[in-house]
Order: sequence, then structure tokens, then C-alpha cells
Amino acid sequence: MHLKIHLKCRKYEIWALWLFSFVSGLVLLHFSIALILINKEVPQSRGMLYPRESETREVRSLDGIWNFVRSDQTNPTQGVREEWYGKDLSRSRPTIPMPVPASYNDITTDNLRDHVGTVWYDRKFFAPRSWAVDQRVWLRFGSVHYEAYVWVNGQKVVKHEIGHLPFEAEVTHLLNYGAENRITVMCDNALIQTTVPQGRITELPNDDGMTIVQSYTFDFFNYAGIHRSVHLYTTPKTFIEEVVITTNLSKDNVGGEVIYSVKFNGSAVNEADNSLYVRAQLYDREGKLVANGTSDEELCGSLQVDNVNPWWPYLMHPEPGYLYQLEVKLHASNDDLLDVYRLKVGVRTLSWSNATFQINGRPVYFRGFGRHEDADVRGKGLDNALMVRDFNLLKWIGANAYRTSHYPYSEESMQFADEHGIMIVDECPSVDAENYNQELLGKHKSSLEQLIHRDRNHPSVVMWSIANEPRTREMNADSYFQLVANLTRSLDKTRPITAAIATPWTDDKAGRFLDIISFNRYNAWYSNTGRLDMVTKKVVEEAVAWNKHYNKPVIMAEYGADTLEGLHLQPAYVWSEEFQTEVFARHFKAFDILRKKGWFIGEFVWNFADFKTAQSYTRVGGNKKGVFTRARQPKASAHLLRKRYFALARELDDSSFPEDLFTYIADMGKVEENT
Ligand code: GCB
Repeated sequence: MHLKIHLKCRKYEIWALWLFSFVSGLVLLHFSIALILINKEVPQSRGMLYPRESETREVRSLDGIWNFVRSDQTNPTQGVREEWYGKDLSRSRPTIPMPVPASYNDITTDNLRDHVGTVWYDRKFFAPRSWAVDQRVWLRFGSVHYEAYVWVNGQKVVKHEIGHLPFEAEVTHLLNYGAENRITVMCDNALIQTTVPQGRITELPNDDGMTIVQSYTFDFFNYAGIHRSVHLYTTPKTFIEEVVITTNLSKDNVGGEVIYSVKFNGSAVNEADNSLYVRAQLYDREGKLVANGTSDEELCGSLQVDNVNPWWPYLMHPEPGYLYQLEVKLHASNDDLLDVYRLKVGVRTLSWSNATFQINGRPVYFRGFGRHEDADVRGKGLDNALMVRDFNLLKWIGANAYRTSHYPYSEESMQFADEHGIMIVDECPSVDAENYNQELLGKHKSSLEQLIHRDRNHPSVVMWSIANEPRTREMNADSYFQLVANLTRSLDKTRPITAAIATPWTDDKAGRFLDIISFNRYNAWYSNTGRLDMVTKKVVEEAVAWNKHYNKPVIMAEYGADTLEGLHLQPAYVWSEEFQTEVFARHFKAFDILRKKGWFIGEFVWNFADFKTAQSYTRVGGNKKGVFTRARQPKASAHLLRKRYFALARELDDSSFPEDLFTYIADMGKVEENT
């Protein structure tokens, strides 16, 4: 019932937006003048530990080929009204096969790509008989974009809004054990002014009548569908619901501390029985037990690790990404083992001031990328081959960090970053935020709450990015970002907060709520196009101005130039490989001037790889600012960037050059002798 009301409201909302689109400018202006943003509580996430097998847990994947139906764009709620979830989808509509995980947009040859509104997925699965006894079964989605409604055997299970984040629900009571079950998902990709990110839906006349069009200001394609894995997993009746880890190091980095806090869930446990306890054991990479202990009554405790191997970023230490395994065992008061969960833990500290950012007491200079989860055919669908290739390229090029521009990336890639020592600036899905309103604020805060809940235990996550290019000169931007930053800080005090800002510093109203200023600027591209002689000074001036204005560390979070691979033009001309290379070199010069000032702490190229955008006359098949092509092959600039990143690593972190960094040209000894 609630679902139906919601859908009606949503539809009403969409229709209202269509109807009032012409006067929306005026209306929004009026509202933003009148609006006072109120700080309301956001719902708290629960559970959501990454599904892992153990002696008390089983995990089954529901990935594969599902059945798929698209709704009529003009009638997005038809399937709900007609209860398509009550039987196999194929009995309501002809279905087509659809891979999960994947975006649905680029799979077929028709215009499913630009579909606006709801689509439906279903599939069957068996629940083994053994699951019927003494345990719980959970259904978990890594992410569905943008909004998902889920039914099992025709019964409503869960609804989740905001893409790129996991959600789950208990389905124990809904399953037929030792028999077939059906899971149905309705997914809605519509973005409006109160979604995160925002978009607009308009109705436009076409050759045959009217058509519904989704538009948005952000610069990546609004891929949709079941983007990440779907799992069924079991837990015991009384089980470990959450584990929160923080770590410390002694001043000399020799002693480590792992502080844990566990939450359990279970009606089987008597409320008055507070003698439930946790045994925590920490193993090193070789599987040797290095620390163990028993929790207090609150299920909290700490483990001391002698001669600890701290977690270091790539190239900052010969053994980067060192992870221990923490084994958490939940015991009943009579010592019965109730549940076991294992997770990887990196021991490291972060600290920051108005001039520096440090890991394990050593200053960090970020050299990395803004990225996208994006690939041909599968769109934003999780793809292990692509993920592993990308990490190989990151390491080949000598990067030590990336920003998850402009939304949370897969949990699998966060685990990979932990293992490889790649630092993550973890960004929530707010891009180009504008027309600040109460509903948007609630969802924006919720996206951060869910992100922090999901990623708080990853050593690779070193900073939260609370937005990309919000319109921070707008009315209400200050109170809005104060509330967003306050919430973020209240949820995690161990990491600094940033946002990638493009509003000129003179007009910005958000920077004062951040710990670290990140700015995006496209000198010689969007401003002074083609003018390579107008880069270096401008970058230096702007970074200095941000620092002076806020007295905080500064990162250049985006710079770059679109480049069509294979286009060579000498002298350098926009879109050519020569131009991208030159733009980078002019920035490097600026960064080296800035580095000497102390408070300039990082450079992030836009973008790691070419990616798909909405159709526009400024985008040839998508955004081409990649250092790698969409097929993950290097452009000329990649070779230059590699030399820069390894030179920085040698200068700052004492690491050595890879043997193939420089190509043999001549005997340089002799060349130097003769000059
Ligand atoms: C930006 C945005 C990024 C775009 C980029 C561009 O400032 O943050 O999402 O893709 O510019 O290439 O225009």
C-alpha cells in the first residue's frame, strides 16, 4: 500500500514537474528565498556487512541472466497497478534476457539506452531445504540505480532510493525451502530535482506526438539497472550485524592498536542476558595469530599488535597495502559459538592540519585521478576483468590515489584498493547540486550516512568528498553545506572532509565547512581554449587564492583536455594527443611551484579513462579526457604522466623507477661528456 502511495506521489511529482517546467525558474527562485533548511535526523543504516562465507554463514550469488521488461514510458506505474510481481514477468509482458550485474542501456540494439522511467527484472532460484532450519536468509543488492522496489514470491521486500549503495532485507519468512522462488525487481532511473544527483524530466513534441526526455547537467551517462551483484546469504538466528574498526599507531609506528566494536542482532537472545561476548583474533598475512582478546559487555575491545606492519600507500613503502585478518566470533553466555565473521584490517593513522595531510605521521602528496565506473556494453555494471585491469594501469602509471567521482564505487573495488595501497577520496553521489531544498538535503545526508556506514572500515578511504561541483554561490548553499559537513563529521571524526568545487573562490560559500579544499579547473580547455600559455600562472594564482581565503590544504581535483586518440597535430591543437600532453606539462610546472609552499597536497587528472556521457555536440562519443581510452589503452599523455608520477614517488617517497620508465635514446653519459 505504502509502495502504491509512493508511486502515485512520485508520478504526481513527475507530472507536476512537467507541467510547471516553464515556470520552474520563477517558482524555485521564490522558494529558495523563502526556504529555511532544517536539520532533520537521517535514517540510520543497519547491518550490510559484505557477504562472506564462514563456518556459520553461506553465500549464494543470484548473478546471471534475468528476464527483463521495460514499462511504457507514459505509464511507469502500470506494472505496480497490474501487480506484475505477483507472477512470472513473462506472463504479463514479453521478456528479453538481461545480464546482472550490468547497466541495461547498451545491451540491446534499440533505444532502450534512452528509456526514462521504470523497468522490471525477474528470475527464479532454489532455496535449499537445509536453510529452513535455525537460520536467517538475507537478500542483498550491491547497488541498483536509481531506485529499486523488490518482491520475493510476490511479497514486497524492500525499497531503496539512491544508486551506487548497497541495501538488503531479511527474506527468511518469504522463501519456499526446498522449492523454487521468484525475485522481482522494479528499477526507476528517473532523476528529478529532489534526487541525488538531480535531473529534470520534460515532455517535448516529437514527429509523432510527444516524448519524455530526461536531462541532467552532470557529465556522465545516467546508466541504470542492477549494477552490482545480488546475493542471498544466511546468518545464524543471533548474528554479528555490524563491526566497526578504528586503528592507532604508536609514535614510532612500531606498536599498533585495532579497536573494534560489534553489534549483534537476534531475538533468540534474552534481553537481560548481557553476558554475550566477542572473541577477536588478528592474523597477519602469513596467517600467524598476532593478537587476540575478549570484548567487554558492550562487545567492544582493542587488540595490541607488536612490531606492527602499518598500512602504507603504494610506492610509499616496499610493502604497501598490508592487511591483517580480523576474526570476530560471537559467543553466547554459555560459550556456545553463535556466529563468525572475518574482515581485512589495515592499521594506519591519519592526521591533518591547515597545511598538511599525513598518513602514519608522514606527509602525503596525492598523485592520481578522477575516475568513472564505465565501460563499453556493460556501462556501470560490476566487471572484475575491468577492475583488475584498471588497478594494473593505476600501478603502472605510479598513481597513489583516486577520487570515486562522482558516486560510491563497488565494494569489491574498495577491497582491491585496500589490498593495493591505493588511497581513495570517497565521494557521495551529489553532483552539480543546486536549488537547495529540504528533501534534497535529507537525501544528500542519507547518501553520506549510507556511504560512511559501508566504507568506514576501509584503510584505503582517507577522505570523504561530500559533493562535486555544487553550485556553492547559490542562496542557501552555506546552511546546506554546513549541515551536510556537520553530519559527515559526526559520523566519522577520523577522516577529513573535502568537496570538489568549481565556483570561483570569490563566490564560494561551502569551503569554510571543509577540512581540505579541492578545486576543479580547465585552463586552456573551457577557459582560454587552446591557450597553452595561459595555464601555469592561472593554476598557481587560483590555488594560492583558495589557500589564502580559507587557510586550508589545497588539491587540484580536476584538470585536463579532451583528446581523440590517434589525432596528432604539431604544433599542439585542441583535441590532439600533443595538446593533452602539453596541457599536463603546463600544470606540472604549476604544481611544482605550489608544492614548495607546503599546503598544496595533490594533483588529480581528469580523467583516468574516456567515458560515456549524454549526447551533446561537445562530446564525440563521450568525454575523451581520459589518459586511457575507454578500452583501457594508453594515450600519449599516459607515458608523460607515468614519468611524472614516478618522479614524484622517487622525490617524495624514496621509491625507485621501474626499469622501463625511460626508453633508450642514446648513451646519455657520452652525450653529457660532449656538451
Ligand atoms: C567537471 C566535472 C566532470 C566533467 C568535467 C568535464 O568539472 O566535475 O564531471 O566530466 O568537468 O570534462 O567537463
